[in-house]
Amino acid sequence: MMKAGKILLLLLCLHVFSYAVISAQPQTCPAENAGECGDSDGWEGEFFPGIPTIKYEGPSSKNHLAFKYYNAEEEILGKKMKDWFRFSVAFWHTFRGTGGDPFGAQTKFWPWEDGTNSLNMAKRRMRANFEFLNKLGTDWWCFHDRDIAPDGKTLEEANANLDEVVALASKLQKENNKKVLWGTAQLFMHPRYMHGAATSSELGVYAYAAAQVKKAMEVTHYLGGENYVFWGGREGYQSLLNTDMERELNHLARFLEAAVAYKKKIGFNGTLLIEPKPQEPTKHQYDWDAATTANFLRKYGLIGDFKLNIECNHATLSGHSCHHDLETARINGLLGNIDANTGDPQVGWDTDQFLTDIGEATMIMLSVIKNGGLAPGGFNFDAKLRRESTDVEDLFIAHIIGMDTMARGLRNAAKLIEDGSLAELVRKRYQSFDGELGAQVEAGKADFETLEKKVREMGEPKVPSAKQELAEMIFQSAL
Ligand code: XLS
Ligand code: NI
Ligand code: NI
Repeated sequence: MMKAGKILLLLLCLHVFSYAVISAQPQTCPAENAGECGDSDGWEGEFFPGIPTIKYEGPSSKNHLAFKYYNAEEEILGKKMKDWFRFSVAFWHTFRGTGGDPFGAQTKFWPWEDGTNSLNMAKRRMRANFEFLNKLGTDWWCFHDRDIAPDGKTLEEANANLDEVVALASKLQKENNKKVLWGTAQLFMHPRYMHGAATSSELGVYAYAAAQVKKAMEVTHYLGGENYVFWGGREGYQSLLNTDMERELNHLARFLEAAVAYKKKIGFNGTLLIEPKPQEPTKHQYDWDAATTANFLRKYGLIGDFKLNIECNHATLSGHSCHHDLETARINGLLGNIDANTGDPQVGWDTDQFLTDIGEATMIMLSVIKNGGLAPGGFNFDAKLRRESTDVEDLFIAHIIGMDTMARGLRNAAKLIEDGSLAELVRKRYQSFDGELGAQVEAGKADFETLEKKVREMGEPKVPSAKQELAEMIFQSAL
């Protein structure tokens, strides 16, 4: 029997392993042999035959290939639904997810895949991506450099591969009127990044990561991307006994400073986003949660140059609700984007499922509405089909329920805001601070002597009920 610790370790690897499987199997085809290893880019006809353009049919529809709640052009609280959300498809899950896990091989065999990682396969996949976006009716997509183009034996070769695929993506974007929500560099799969990238103990790796981010920022800019994401990948540690945490964090800050400088140099006006996550793949990731990341940015004077990309499943892994991390980001002026997904309440790793809980979606939208929306950020479906979902149409169904769930969240949150009773409950709860003394406290003008004097005058305070169940009752009435 396996020891519990061993099982846990295996399970923790699950999420990352699903990336690893992409490169481990099917075996890669060297870029220069593209034509020989696999079929050419010569895919004829549609990638998703039989899947129509997904339309809004309303809540009574029984059509699983239609929206029941997401109605792109409908206005809610003065803004079109599509502008509240700016829904984006994550290339890595939708087009590179294989269904592999630490216990088993690939389960998804999409008809357009030829089992290689050739340049031609990359181009074919990119064409499939744009057909998918069109049929789903979303305007945005997100990518890592290495999802969309094969790596190379040298940096030059990898960059040349990327340029070729990006040229096609740019053409397809123009033809289909689509945009990049954010781009990023994959700094976690290649073995050189085993100790981290910007926090690696090896200078050559730090330099390689910088070169990779430089190129990824350039192509994101070239594709008109509105944001650029830094997810910590392997920036963290497995043991403090062999780790100089202070030095690693200093290096990370220097790396991010250099990214800010390069962004200005190339005239990229997109928002730089940091995506917190507490563990996985390292046992302790440095960008643990929104609060930890905000503190890091403040310490190093980077707070004005970055916002946060809050991923719901990462928030729950760190022991918070998604709503908590969104509110922490929002009240610090840092809420920039949401990686819309959810975890499983019974498992402790990043399952990256499509979010289907209407209550959770409503709480998320309460934050987003208070934030005035997310633009230039949006909702990126950093979410994957479960291993056992293997039909092409499942890719559509998963995004449709993800979009419909968020749309229900928006409609419910709008109801709560228009009704006003929840806001009134909160207002009343703090009304003791609305008087003269409260104003003094909030202005920082009430010293301890003044407060002590008030206690002598007022005596024992009357402490009212928090009305928690009433708050829950009001919340639920909107669902
Ligand atoms: C992994 C992250 C990753 C980022 C982009 O857990 O969610 O997918 O969003 O690197
Ligand atoms: Ni994730
Ligand atoms: Ni993410």
